[in-house]
Amino acid sequence: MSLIDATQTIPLGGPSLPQERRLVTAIPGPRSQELLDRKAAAVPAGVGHTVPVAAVAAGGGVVVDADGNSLIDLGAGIAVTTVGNAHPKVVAAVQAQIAQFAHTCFMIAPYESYVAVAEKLNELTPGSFTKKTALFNSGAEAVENAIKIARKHTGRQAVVAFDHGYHGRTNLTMALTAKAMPYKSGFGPFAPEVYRAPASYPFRDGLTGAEAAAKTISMIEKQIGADNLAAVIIEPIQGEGGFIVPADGYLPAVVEWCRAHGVVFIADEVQTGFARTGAMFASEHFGIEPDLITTAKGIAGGMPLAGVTGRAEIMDASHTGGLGGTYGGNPVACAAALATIEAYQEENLAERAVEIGRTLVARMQEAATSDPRIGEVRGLGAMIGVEFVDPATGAPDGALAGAIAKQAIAEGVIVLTCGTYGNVIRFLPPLSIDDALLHEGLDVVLGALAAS
Ligand code: PLZ
Repeated sequence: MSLIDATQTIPLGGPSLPQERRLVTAIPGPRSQELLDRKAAAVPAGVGHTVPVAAVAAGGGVVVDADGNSLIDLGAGIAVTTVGNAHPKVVAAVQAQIAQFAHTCFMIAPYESYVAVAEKLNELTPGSFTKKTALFNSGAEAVENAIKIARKHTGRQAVVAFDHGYHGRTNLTMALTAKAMPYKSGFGPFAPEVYRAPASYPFRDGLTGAEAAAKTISMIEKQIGADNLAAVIIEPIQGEGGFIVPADGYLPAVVEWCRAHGVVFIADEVQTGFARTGAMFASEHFGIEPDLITTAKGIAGGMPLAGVTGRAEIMDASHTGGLGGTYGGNPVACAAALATIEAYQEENLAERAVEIGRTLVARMQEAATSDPRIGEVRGLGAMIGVEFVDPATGAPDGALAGAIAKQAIAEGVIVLTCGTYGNVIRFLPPLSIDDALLHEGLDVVLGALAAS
């Protein structure tokens, strides 16, 4: 049984979809509701959803549902379709590769596209040293492997992750992730030798970068000891934790301490990577050269692919056969990645991210001048968060952020929340969104704020 009947034409995705917000039914409409009913019966409750629609096509800055509604996309599937959904170059590359071969397993019979993606990542990631790259399927898998590599290289076991950090949902990455609900609660025991340190959260801790780094380093030295520490892993801008931009000087100070003590510094750029922040990688904004960088999400235009890239001597620590997996660096995903990376460069998408960010910040800061519930507008490029607070106490207002997102979605704008306290609205639009659609989406979000 299909949701689409014979009288309906299914639009093709990509930039040629009409770039408009169009509501022809309530959200969810009847066809979407039918899918959600089937989902409830067939898929476990643990797998939630934010937007109650049955998606049938997407591209540019819209997602179209089975009822013919066209929603403005300010989330890009959590920072994945950064080049735009169904990007023509990506579609062509995927179609050509799947017709050639879908899989040989890179560990069995290697192929060029994997090597070419590795070469690209070695070239594009920050760090003026010789690099190597291994490919995997998801962000969490990349993080797991970065930790494996760091432990093998150092011969040490302890790993430091941070307050408000997010690194995935597998056992080791749950241990690295800070927030219990919904990510960890009831799913323990968690992997050992993972320690949590305070990071930098200028809006809430009021510390300079140097002060916050001193706190981090003191905790590590007192509670773990540098000699036991394999790696420190941090998101240059914490994503799920609330789009937290560390204070100036914080990351360089932590990197410097790691260098001095032989600790591997891992930047988790799964969410910040690939033009999202206005640079190819967010580490560039902070002037740091991580030893290892994990990537996923925006790497392949929506195809599942992830990477660990870093110093050749660290990456080479593992014995042959120690790293891999059946699907890691799948040829179709690699073909998509090569096309996606070309699109970032040819379309100057890092510059486009800066422009989009200017609009987002200007509109939100203007609203903040008359609405004290906006505690802070922050972020870099097209990765902008708005933290909502109780104006009287400064306490996080998660209910307000949730109400705004819910109302915006009902009016046909996909907007996501984040934050340890759930009180941050985050904007992660595809960089293919046009200005008119972006402004219309923000009109709806600000209207929802005013009405809440
Ligand atoms: N590291 C920094 O942001 C994924 C997941 C949301 P996977 N973030 C969105 C959710 O509810 O599952 C993420 C990330 C950072 C690692 C990951 C994990 O990437 O591809 O989801 O495994």
